This record gives sequence, structure tokens and C-alpha cells, in this order.
Amino acid sequence: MFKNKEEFKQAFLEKLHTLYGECLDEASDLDKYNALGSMIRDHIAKYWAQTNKQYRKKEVKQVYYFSMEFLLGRLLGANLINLSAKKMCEEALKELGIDLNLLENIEPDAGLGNGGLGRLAACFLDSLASLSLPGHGCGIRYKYGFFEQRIVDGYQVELPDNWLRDGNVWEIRKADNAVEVRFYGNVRVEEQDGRTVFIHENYEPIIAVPYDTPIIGYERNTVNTLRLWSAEPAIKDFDFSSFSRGDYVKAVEYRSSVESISQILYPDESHYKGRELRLKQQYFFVSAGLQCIVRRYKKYHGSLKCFHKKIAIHVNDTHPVLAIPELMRILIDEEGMGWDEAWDITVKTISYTNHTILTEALEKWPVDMFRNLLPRIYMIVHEINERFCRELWNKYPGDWDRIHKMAIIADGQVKMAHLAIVGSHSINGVSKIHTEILKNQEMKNFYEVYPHKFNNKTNGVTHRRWLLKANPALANLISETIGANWIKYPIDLISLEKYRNDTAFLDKLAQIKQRNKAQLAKYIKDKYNISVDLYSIFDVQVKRMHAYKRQLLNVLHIMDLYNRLRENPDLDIVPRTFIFGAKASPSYVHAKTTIKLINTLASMINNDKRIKDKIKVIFLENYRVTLAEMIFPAADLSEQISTAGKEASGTGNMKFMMNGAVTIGTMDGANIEICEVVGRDNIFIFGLTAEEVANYYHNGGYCSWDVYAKDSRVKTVVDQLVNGFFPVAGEEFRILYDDLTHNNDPFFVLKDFASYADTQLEVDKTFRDKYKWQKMSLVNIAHSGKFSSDRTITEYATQIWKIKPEIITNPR
Ligand code: DL6
Repeated sequence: MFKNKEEFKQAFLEKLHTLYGECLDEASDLDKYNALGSMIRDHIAKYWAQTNKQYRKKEVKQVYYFSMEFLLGRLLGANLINLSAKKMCEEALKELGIDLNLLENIEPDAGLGNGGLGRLAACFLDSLASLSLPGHGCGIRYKYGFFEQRIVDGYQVELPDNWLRDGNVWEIRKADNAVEVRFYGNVRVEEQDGRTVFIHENYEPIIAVPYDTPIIGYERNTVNTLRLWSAEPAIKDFDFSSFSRGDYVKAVEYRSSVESISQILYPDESHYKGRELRLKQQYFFVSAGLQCIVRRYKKYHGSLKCFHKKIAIHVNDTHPVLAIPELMRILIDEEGMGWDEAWDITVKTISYTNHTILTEALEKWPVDMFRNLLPRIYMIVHEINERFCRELWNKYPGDWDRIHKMAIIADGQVKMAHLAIVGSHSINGVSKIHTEILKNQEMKNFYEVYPHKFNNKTNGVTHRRWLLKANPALANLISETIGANWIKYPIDLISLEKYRNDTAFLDKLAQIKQRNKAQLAKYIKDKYNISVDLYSIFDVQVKRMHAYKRQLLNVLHIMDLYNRLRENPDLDIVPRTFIFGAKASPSYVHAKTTIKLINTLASMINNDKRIKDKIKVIFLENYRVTLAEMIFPAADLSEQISTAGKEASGTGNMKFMMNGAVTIGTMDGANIEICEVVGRDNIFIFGLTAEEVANYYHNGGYCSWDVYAKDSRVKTVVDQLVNGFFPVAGEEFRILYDDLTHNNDPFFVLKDFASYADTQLEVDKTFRDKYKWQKMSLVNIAHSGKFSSDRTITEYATQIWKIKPEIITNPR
């Protein structure tokens, strides 16, 4: 970035002057952070311009990744790493008496996502730029990101995440690129010169203003763009008569209703509720994004006939699926294209990833709401549905039942996943098993009609954030041992395999883990005043709180262990620190009750002197990207214990693995592929398989009461939920008890309990053999290259988007 430290220091001091009119000793930490961010932006500006120029001049095909969520976390550290400027910057700032770490901690997390899906999108952006691929993000600039979680008396309390309060040094507002998005109104159909035209009138106009964030590739000149849209009132077009009549309140209401569109990120709901504002958000960013892409395309290419040859649009889950009718609208209504040609271009342009098979999470919109909010778009969806149903009728004449099940509009609802499949050329799942389940169960009917559209792209995550940035000590050891190529080519980590019997190397790995554990332990001590044993097994489950992810199984096992310890405080176990981190959707009672249960159990166990500190339970509040960066490097054991067949992929499993944690998990999602590469000896697998689970479901479930009645350990812990064992909790945990017993345990917690508990004994036994454990840890790191998002993105690029790397030359 700068030739030397002196030049850097000079530039930094000048930046403070120009931005704030300040000298170093007057500047606040926030000012220093902003000055540094602004310097980075200045530095990359010419690369950003060069990237765009080259894409344009060479007419390279570009992909736009449309996503409601981009869970970026902090950018300062990651940007410095990708620019290879961290060391120099750290040293130069130190000479000025500034701690880079402290500045990094000023930055709020950009928490514009709920969890896996949003973080995957962020990893994909890093990989696109780091592979010199022309690919950008398109989403919403939420004023409030994912809520901040506080734990008060064991309960989750949600606070707004006002992440933009102190500004955002990374973004640039591009008011000139604003577009209008239209809601409500009616459509007038007219014949003009022998052509039917559709005129959307009496609509409510809203202005979409883009904010661009540079996405910097690792040691590349490539700087791609994440474009996030913000909603603003269309002052010019607004009916000012309400003002002239003095209806000030109405005018203010209008403004606030417009701004609400980009106000908050919806927490995902397991039981989706049809909220108009969410549908509005979806159309808002999709329409803005597409209008902007089309406008730019037309400027350089004129006609849109070959649009799909230069542009790929990827929809991340069903949330942006309105891109399909919106592109049709633009091509037909604005460009005057015929239906068939527009449809051909649309399908060839759009591709779709499915991230969940939980049927209750698949989006459906009430027809009335949809038609009222988006009258023209509804007409187009209706026509797509008519044509699709005709196609089905020709293929399956008379099979009304099948056609009804597959229709895009049925039972008064618009089914977004069906629209996604019909209107795109590629549908992918996110792990092998997930894709097979889509093909053979959940979307079987569609797979039979469009087998060529379905494919798998197993998820991956970026090693640059999750290993290089999060765990610098391990990253250094790896680079010293096998060279630094792995940072660009994570698959090279496999060279570490040859050190699996090298005890000196394994000792070094262990030392690093120990230091990382100490760092997390210090955080725990400082924040919660709880001391944890650094030599205990750090057994970690961090992810969204959800019944299918089965934090409850983990808790019941801890309760059982605690019971055994109370009976025999001298029980011979390796001490354990059970660590949880999870946010629950605000209206998800089961999940929130589980959080309360963990905290209640934690305070009981952590204060029980009888068990001699052999186990501790820690609930880390406000789990987010930045906290995750501290947790993964410190974990010994990674809990991936979802009901088999339910977790589409999981990506936390990959982040743990690359940091040397060993997985205890079910044969679910990407765990199966992790097991494939590390081998059964290097992972702890337990529980029912997806096939077994499916068979039980098929036959109406299993009888949880039998397990409860027969296994005394199970009966004891389940009873403890309601029998006064937790005196302070009263009846609070009854809903968990009822779910496990009277509701027949829909996620097979009790059914898998014995197998889980036995496997935990195996973990305990293995951990005692230091080198055996370290070897397992090493094998996991060595094989983590397969789960790099560079691999995943290369597959998307070559097999779906058909985009090629474009090496960006040095700008003049
Ligand atoms: O594909 C990313 C991530 C997977 O790793 C998780 O297994 C899956 O649960 C998650 N899916 C969602 C679904 N949300 N919606 N819609 O977040 O995607």
C-alpha cells in the first residue's frame, strides 16, 4: 500500500488533518480508525476504477449475487490482510503510539445477515475477488442489522443494532445511480400499434439509492463491488398537495413508511409469516439492482438480445426470486420484447441456490397481498404459472393432483421456490446429501421435469478470514512449515498430512491451541467473571438456536454428566468447558426457552462446589462474526449434532475444522463430506442416518415415550426439566418436556441420546491420548482445503455462471 513505514505515517497524519483538522494527540480512536479506513479506500480507488474499466472494455461476463443478507463482520483487518499491508500498518501505527488492534475493535460488525446463508454470501464475495472473478453483490443497506443479544437473568433480550451510528467508512453513496421502484397502483392494458402495452399507474414511487463497498481480492488488483440499496422518498414525484393542505403528519408518515423498507433485517422465522414489508424489501432491492444492471448494459451494448451472455444473476435462496418476473417486466414492458424471447433470456440469466428443506421455511405469499403490492409483477407471475401448468398438462395429462402440487400459484398463495425452479436454468443444493434430498424427496416432482437443472455445490468458507485472520499463530506455523501458497490455494493444506506423526509439529499445534484457549478464557473471565480450566476440553456449539440443530441434545447430555458428577464427584472425566453461542429468533419460543435452560443450568453447575470445577457451562452473549473469530481457534470439539437430513450443509463445521477442532456430529449436511475426507478415525460420528430418520417420519415418527421409559438416564434428565430440579424455573421448561414426550420428539433428541452420550465417552477417552488427539486435529486442518469457498466459487463460476477470471492490470 505504501512504500515504507515513513510514507505510511506521513499519509496517516495528513489524513487526520484533512478529515478532522486534527493532530494525532487530539484525535479520538474513532477518528484514527476512520482515517485509516479512508486511507485504504483512497489507495484502492484506482484499482476499483481499473477493475470496472477493464470489465467494461473487455466486455467480460459478470455475475451479480443477489442476496437479502451479507454478513460481512468487520472489514478493516480483512482488508489489510488482503492488501498484504497488515504488518506494515501495525508497525507504523505502533511507532505513532497507536495499537492497530484497538482501532480494529472500534469497527462495528456489519451484521446484515442471520447466520449461515448471509455469511456464505460474504465468503463468496471474498473468493470471487480473490480469484479475479468478475462478480458483485447486490442487497439491502439495512439501517439496523441483526439484533444485538443481551442475556438478562438468563433470558434473551433483543436490542437494535445501530451499526451505522458513527458512519461507515467503507461505503460510498452513489446518488447519481439512484433508480425508482414502484409499488401498489393499477395496470392499464392498451393496444398500441398492434401491440399490447401494460401501463402501471397510480403507483407509489420510491427512490432506491445505492451505497457501494469495495470488495478487495487477496493479493490481486481486483476490487469488486457490493452494492447495497437504501430506500428514500421520491420527494419530486410525491403528491405535495398534502403538504399544501398542511397535512404535515401525512407527509411524515409517507417518509417513514418509505424508509422502513431498508430499516431492519428480518430475523428468520421458522414459521414464516407473510409480512408485506418483507415482500416490499425483496422487490425493492431486486428491482433496483436489475434496473441498474440493465441500464448499464444498454449503455454499452444497446440491445438486450444477448444479455444472458454477459450477465448472470444468482438468487441466494428464494428471497430475491422476484428477479425473474422483474427481468421479464423490464424486457417486455420497457424493451418491447415478446414473451418467448424475454423468457428465454430470463431463464438463461438466472440461477438459484436452495438453502433449506424445512418446508415451513419455504416462502409463500398470499395472492391478495402480492397482487395489491405488485400488480404488474403479479400479472407476469400469473402468466408464468399458466404456461407452466400447460406444459405440465401436456406431460402429465389429467394428473391434476401433481399439477396442483407443482403450480406456482395455488391455494391462494404464490410459491416462491416453484417460481425459482421454473424461471432459472440452474438449481443447486449446498451439500451432496442436501441436493440428493432435493432431487429425491422435497423437489422430486420438479426434478422429474427438469433433471438437467439440478446440481450440487457443496458450501465452502474463506480460509483468509477464518484461519489467516482469526488464527494468526496457526496461520504462521502453517506458512513456516509448508510455505504460504495455501492462502491462495487452500487445497495445498493437504501437505500438512506428512506431519501427522511428527510429535514436534504436533506439540507446536497444541501450544497454539492452548494460547487461543487462554485468550478465550480471558474474555470469559473479564466478561462473566467465570474461570475456566485451560486444560479442559473446550466443547463448543455456536450457531443459530433451532430445534433441529439440537442444542437441547447437548444440554441433556450435560445434565446427565452433571448428575453423574453429583453422585460421584471423583468421577474420572477429562474436565470440560461447554461453550454455547446462539441467537434465537425473537418469536421462537422453543429456541428462547432453550437459551434460558442453558443459562439456568450454567449458573447451577458453575456455582456447585461439589463437582470440583470438572465441568463448566458458558453461554457467550451476542454471537456474531467478530466473536466467532475468537471462538473457532480456541475450540477442541466442534458440535455438529443436527437431526440427520435437516441441516442443509452447515459452514461452522468447516471453520472449526480448519482451526483444528475435531467434530462430533451426525451424518448430516457437509459433515458427511468432512467425514469422507478426514476418514472415520478423525471424526466422532453418532446417531441416526438421514435415511433412518426419513423412514421413521414416513411411518409417523418413533415412540419417544419408549426411550424415555426404558433409558433411566433419559428419564432422569427429561423429568428434571419439570420436577423442581431447577427451582427458579418453575414450569418454564415444560414446553421442552412436552415436545420431547407428548409431541413425540420431532427432532429425535431422545432417540439419539444414548449414541451421543457413548460417543462423548469416546471423545473423553481420545482426548487423554494427547498425540492421538493432535493428529486428528492436524488431519482436519490438512483436509479443510476442500471446504474453501474458492473451490465452491470456482464450481459456480465454471459450471453455472460461465464466467472467467479477468486479471486486473496495474492502473496507471
Ligand atoms: O448454505 C448456507 C447455510 C447452510 O450451511 C445451513 O445448513 C442452512 O441452514 C442455511 N440456510 C438458511 C435458510 N434460510 N433461509 N431461507 O439460512 O444456509
